[in-house]
Amino acid sequence: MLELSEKPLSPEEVAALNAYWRAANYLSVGQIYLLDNAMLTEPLQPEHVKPRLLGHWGTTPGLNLLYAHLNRVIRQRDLNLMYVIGPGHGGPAIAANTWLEGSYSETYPAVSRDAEGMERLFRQFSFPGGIPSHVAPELPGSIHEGGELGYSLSHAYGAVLDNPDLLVACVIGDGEAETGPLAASWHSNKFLDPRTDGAVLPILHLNGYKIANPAVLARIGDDELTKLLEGYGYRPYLVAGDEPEPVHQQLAATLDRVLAEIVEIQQEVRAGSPATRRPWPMIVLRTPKGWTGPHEVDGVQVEGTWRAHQVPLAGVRTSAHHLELLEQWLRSYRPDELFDEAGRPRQQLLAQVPDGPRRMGSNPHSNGDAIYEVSGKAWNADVLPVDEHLQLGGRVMEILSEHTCQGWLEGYLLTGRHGWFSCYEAFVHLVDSMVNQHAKWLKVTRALRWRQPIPSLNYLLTSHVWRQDHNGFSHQDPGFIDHVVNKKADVIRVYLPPDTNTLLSVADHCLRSRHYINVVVAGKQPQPNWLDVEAAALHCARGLGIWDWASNDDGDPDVVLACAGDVPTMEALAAVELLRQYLPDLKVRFVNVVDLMRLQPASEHPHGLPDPEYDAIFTTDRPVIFAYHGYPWLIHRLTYRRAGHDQLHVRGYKEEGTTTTPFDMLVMNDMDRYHLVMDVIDRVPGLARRAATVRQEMVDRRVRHREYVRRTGEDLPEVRDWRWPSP
Ligand SMILES: Cc1ncc(C[n+]2csc(CCOP(=O)(O)OP(=O)(O)O)c2C)c(N)n1
Ligand SMILES: [Mg+2]
Repeated sequence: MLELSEKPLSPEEVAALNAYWRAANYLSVGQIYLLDNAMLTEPLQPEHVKPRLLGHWGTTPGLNLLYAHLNRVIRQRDLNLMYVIGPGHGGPAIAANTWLEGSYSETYPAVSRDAEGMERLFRQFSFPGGIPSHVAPELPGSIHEGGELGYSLSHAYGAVLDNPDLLVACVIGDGEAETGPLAASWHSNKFLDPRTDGAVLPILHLNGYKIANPAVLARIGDDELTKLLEGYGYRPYLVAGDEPEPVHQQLAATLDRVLAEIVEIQQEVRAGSPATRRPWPMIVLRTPKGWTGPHEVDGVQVEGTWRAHQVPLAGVRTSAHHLELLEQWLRSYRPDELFDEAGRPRQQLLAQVPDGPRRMGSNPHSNGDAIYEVSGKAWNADVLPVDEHLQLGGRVMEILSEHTCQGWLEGYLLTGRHGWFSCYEAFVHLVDSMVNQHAKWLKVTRALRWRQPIPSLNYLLTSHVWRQDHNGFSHQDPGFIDHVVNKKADVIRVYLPPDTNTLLSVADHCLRSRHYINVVVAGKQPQPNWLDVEAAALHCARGLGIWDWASNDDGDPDVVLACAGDVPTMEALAAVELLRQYLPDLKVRFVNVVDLMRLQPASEHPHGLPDPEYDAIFTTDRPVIFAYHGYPWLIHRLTYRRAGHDQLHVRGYKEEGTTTTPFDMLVMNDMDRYHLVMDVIDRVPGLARRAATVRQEMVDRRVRHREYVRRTGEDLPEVRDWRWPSP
């Protein structure tokens, strides 16, 4: 690995950087431990210490060190730089630094940059009514909480896409680097266009440990690690040590070098040279976990081991020895040299802080901003003559890593731009957990007045359960909807457009919306259009409604046939046609649902239909046969409080599938048109006897279908070529 020996800093500069680092470390330890006596104006007493010690010290000194050094290069080069922190459990570091630079107090004036504010800063951390322990949405400058590890690098790349002037410094924990999502996201550099995108500087923090074990990348030797990172397309520079002075020198020299390299890459292609892919520089920072903390406690080593991960001195309130060690530790940073009597950071520290929006806590990109136009398929790796549509700078990005796609998009949205994630319905479950994290972010930021609402996270699940003709059972799973509806109602929207015109209207709505997670499920196979553009827009605005052209109920139906989803809609319409043909006197009302949340009571979801309207459409006493795209129980879950719920009978996917024809899938799950007709006959009082022969005919048709597909391999012509009869 490349290792620099230049010493670019004067002794005064080293002292200044070190003082800033000490201040950030002091403020971090203070947050973890202190309830009172923030400036240590009196000897430390047990009652000055928080009763419950929460937080993570181990990663924090590394994050602080980087903050200090990034400040230096931001000021020197007037950089537009954002800091994304993988080991986000080191929340105290960012609270400390944004407080030092003033961003924190500007956002939260009560936590002022003086003794009183410092006391508040300490007390509120991981404290009831206070702030979370992580780099959560509450922290200015954050777009990445880091709670669930693995997504920092894809978020960082997402943020620089179409942001040519932005540089994101992204710290990656050596534990985090073991996760699948992080491992895949190194490849983001093959999708970056240095002409139109900004740059990411990955900083792999080899502090050696995770929570209780060594980290793999810290134990494979520098040679093997170098090959791995080079294999990912990076040029790694090593900064290593456990003595502050040489580390300051080496880190400063290395930052100078890598930033120069980034500028060189960008200038070359932006001046018109062909954008051949070159290795991007990155930093491997090898420093002790819990650096500057207690080296040994109760006879065992803490600094430089996994024992430093959380709170190194756990018995401070009960053990006089631990209390003494804590006081020594805090005083080792010499706080009186760092803060004046009024608790304000001294001039030497303030002089190191960048100006206004250049402060990392105030970077406007971390709080939503410009909108860019989108177009064509990003690629910055080899191109062969057979390739199509690959284009450096294309706006469509495809990598076979759902985690990375999700991460890119989140980074893009969190910095104020718009996008869609189109994914296989079954495999979007891969990012269930990332969606959870994003939904939590949206929930929290919604309540933070200083946070701009960001564009919604839009999913288009277009390779869905009913049309896995090529794939089969492994690809059949409509459960993502069930997953997302667990989240806060004011964040989640689910749309099931039945045709192209409704899809367009829904998409338009989703792109205009802010701060939601919109899940849109719509197949990619050719489909009839049931509504023209205008009718589609009206239907979408209603969210659900009666299709009178498919109904013959004259205001008093015998049965309501409801549907949600493109395939169920077609099937339900085919069932209507059969009913008209075989049971022309039966009064059928046809209801289509686009916005699934309309089914919930208004008290449960902002889109919920008021009870009187719901009752008017679905009736309270007539059977409702509901053909639904996904797992049927969800419809019951959404409607269980509705008056007519005991009359509601839902068909949907019940986990039956294989590689077979589209109609056979419906038959396997009892949602085919014939079964829907049978359901109507079974549920409408008095119909069973009158329509016994019709029911028998439906059973026979299912048998004939079964025999036909097994013989010919395709659906019956009457099914395949079915069209809604023109009026
Ligand atoms: C996906 C995931 N799994 C487990 C955890 C629990 N966890 C929190 S911190 C941590 C160790 C992180 O180690 P590393 O990335 O090396 O960060 P460090 O604290 O050493 O800087 C783990 C496993 C998590 N937050 N996310
Ligand atoms: Mg680690």
